[in-house]
Amino acid sequence: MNKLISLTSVALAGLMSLAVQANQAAQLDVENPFVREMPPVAPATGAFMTLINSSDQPIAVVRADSDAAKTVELHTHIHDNGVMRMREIPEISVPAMGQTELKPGGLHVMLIGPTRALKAGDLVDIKLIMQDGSEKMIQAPVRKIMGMGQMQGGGHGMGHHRH
Ligand SMILES: [Cu+2]
Repeated sequence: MNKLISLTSVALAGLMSLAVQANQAAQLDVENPFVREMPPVAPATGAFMTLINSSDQPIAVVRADSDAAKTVELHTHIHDNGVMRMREIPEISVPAMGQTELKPGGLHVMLIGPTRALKAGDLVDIKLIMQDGSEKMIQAPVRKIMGMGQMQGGGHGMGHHRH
């Protein structure tokens, strides 16, 4: 009887360690991804989405990659004496059981040096890499953004420092 109990607890411990090892990418949902359509001459564009964390631990996206751009960076916008500027950041974190929105004028994935024209309706493959090294592939449709977003978009890429 004692042996049976100890075997059961070993099995349970095994299951629990599996649960702990569940990778971050599997626990991160991406909703409503899109890439902003830019004129073909634009040096860069942005990708936006909502990141939803269904786990009880914070998840951080530490890198992004795409075959649609030479360089992909994680960016935020900061207000600098009334001027909105973009700045590269080391990670985009998503709180436990929470969500983080990437949107025009805020956090975004920067696609620098598009490798092809990105027109409304095109699909862009983007890979998000988590803190634990796990990866999530998403497909973001290219969309035209009107109004305020478009005006902000006009400055997107300007003042950007290439590495
Ligand atoms: Cu940017």
